[in-house]
Amino acid sequence: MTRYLVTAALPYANGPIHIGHLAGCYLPADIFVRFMRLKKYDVCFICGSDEHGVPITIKAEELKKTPQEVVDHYHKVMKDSFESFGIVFDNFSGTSRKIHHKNAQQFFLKLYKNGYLSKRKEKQYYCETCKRFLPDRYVEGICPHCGAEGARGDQCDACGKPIDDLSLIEPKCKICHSTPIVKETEHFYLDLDKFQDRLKDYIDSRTWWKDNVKEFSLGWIKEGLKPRAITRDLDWGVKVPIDGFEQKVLYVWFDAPIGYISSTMEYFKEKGKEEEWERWWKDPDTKIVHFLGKDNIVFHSVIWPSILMGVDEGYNLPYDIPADEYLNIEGKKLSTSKNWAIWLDDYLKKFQPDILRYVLSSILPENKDTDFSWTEFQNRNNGELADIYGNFINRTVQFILKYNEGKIKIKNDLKKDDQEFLQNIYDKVEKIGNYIQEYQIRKATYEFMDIARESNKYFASKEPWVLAKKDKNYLDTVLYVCMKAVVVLSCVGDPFIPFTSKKVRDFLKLNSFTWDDIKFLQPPEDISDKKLDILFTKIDDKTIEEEKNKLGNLPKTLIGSNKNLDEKKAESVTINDFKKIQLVVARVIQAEKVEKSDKLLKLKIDLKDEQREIVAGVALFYKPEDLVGKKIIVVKNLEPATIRGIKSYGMLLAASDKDKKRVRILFADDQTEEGDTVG
Ligand code: B3M
Ligand code: ZN
Repeated sequence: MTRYLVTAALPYANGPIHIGHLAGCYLPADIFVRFMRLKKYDVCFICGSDEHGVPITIKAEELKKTPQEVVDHYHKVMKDSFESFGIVFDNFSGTSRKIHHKNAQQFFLKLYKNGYLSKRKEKQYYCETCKRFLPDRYVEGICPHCGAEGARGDQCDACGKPIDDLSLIEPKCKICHSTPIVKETEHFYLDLDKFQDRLKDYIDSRTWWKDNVKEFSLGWIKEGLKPRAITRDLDWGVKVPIDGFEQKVLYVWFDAPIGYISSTMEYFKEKGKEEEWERWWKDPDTKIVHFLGKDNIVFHSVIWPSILMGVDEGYNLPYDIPADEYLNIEGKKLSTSKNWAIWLDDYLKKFQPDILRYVLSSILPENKDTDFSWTEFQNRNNGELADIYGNFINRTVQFILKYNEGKIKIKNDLKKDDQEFLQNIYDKVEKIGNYIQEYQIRKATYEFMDIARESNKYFASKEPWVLAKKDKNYLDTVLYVCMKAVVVLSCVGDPFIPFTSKKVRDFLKLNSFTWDDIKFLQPPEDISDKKLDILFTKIDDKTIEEEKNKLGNLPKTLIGSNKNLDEKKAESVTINDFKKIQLVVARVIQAEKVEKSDKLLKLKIDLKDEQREIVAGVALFYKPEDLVGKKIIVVKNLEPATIRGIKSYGMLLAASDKDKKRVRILFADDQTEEGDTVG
């Protein structure tokens, strides 16, 4: 029987997980895995955090932490988020672990030995201010392919194309924004050109790949593959295992996919079956399926197969690479830096995971970019999960408890239309399975809800409340048929809304089941001893408004997620934010204590073109006469505030300790003049 080794792209351990991650890769992967398991395939679901490369070192510099601290923190944050959404990998490893370093170095050495690596001296961007080479994301500029701004040294996010190192237009150092020079450095290159023909044959043979994946990969190959640098001048990463190269590390995109294998090795080692991993990577009966977002395509469809071919150790090549496009939010491109994102930990404070799983499954960017909107989220919850799915199940159960003492009779004398109704549902179960196997999750999700839709119609058309008075025997049949539909929903819902499905199955006392069993499963004959809560409640407009308002605002949720790591980062502002604040030098011309306050002083200040009054909380530390004649710095464009009935038209700058026990005003020196700008 075919075995499936399913991977989901290793997320960089440099931030928490947002809905873009979920929609682009982890949710479809999880739905696929849940389904394949129910189909009784042997499945191993592998992931881990990507802990190397510039995305990590930049984050560490920003937070003033070591890369290891950063990745350890986010590894856990990400793992928790996945689990809260029901995405449980067989193994969630991390690429900074020893087992991976060793494995990646062995891959490198093998490729070297087999003649697929070449050493070259090449020119690279170098920042003279920061005194270092600028690999990958350390340099940003305009994409030479599509002209988008913000393209990085190794790839453009807008068009997804890899970038050859020196082709960026207007390159700038990411850290200090100066224009880099080019300087020579020596690196190892993977000779992709040597795989050109084999890669083309390989991709051509994958007739079942999605069009976007296939076209993108073939397009890149057609341009003619060139050797690509796979080492970097960094000190964080897998060390290059060659004498004289100790100062360099492997390029993150070289070691990361090998991480899938390392994670598999780790998994089986921990289970005490150390050799077992090989079957999952080399046995011809194993199909390797890599789920990922569109910006990761070429790394998996071109570079990764080259590595696997090059080591020549009998590895299977990826069987399929179902890559999704991007998910936008409220019509705009998702952006973590602008906080145009929905963070999973934040989402979970208000809503249950199944709602987002369901909504995203309905709108996955399978063939083109799609849009998430909070209004659609509300509509799908209220109009589908609550009004159709939840309503049908809760109403059937309530009815049986109320009119039938919780009893369900297993019936064999179904009428033709009852049989047709059930057959229609079973056909849909089949259809859902086929769709999921073809990665058409949206269509599968639609059919899933359609089962509930049809069931509601069946219930209403049978008018069981009338049968309760007139035809008890047929009432039993109708309720039995409805409960069969509830059973089906609780099973087929597992890939989409696993938590709710499990809740319903627990209520039905259904333990394990297989996909092919679904139509044979019987409801319990008595439900009077159990309670089933309302499955989905409606979400009101106010709640949705609040969520909408969070978008694009200062990264409140990032504060939460970064809190343990570094609170300071949370307050970070852009230079443009800072420029909004007008700071000027002012001279104090009068000062007096504010009545009935021991903390406040009222100051009259001269800003050259005008005079103002401000109130400052410095009376415990300065006498009025200490200040008269002194030059201070004030925020000029602060909205006036009323303090103890006095209007204050500005604020002076002062330094203080944490508890405000020691406050010192920042005086401007003699050389400054009233009205001088500060900044
Ligand atoms: N870490 C890119 C990303 O997180 C990268 C994926 C690696 S998969 C081997 O988008
Ligand atoms: Zn620099």
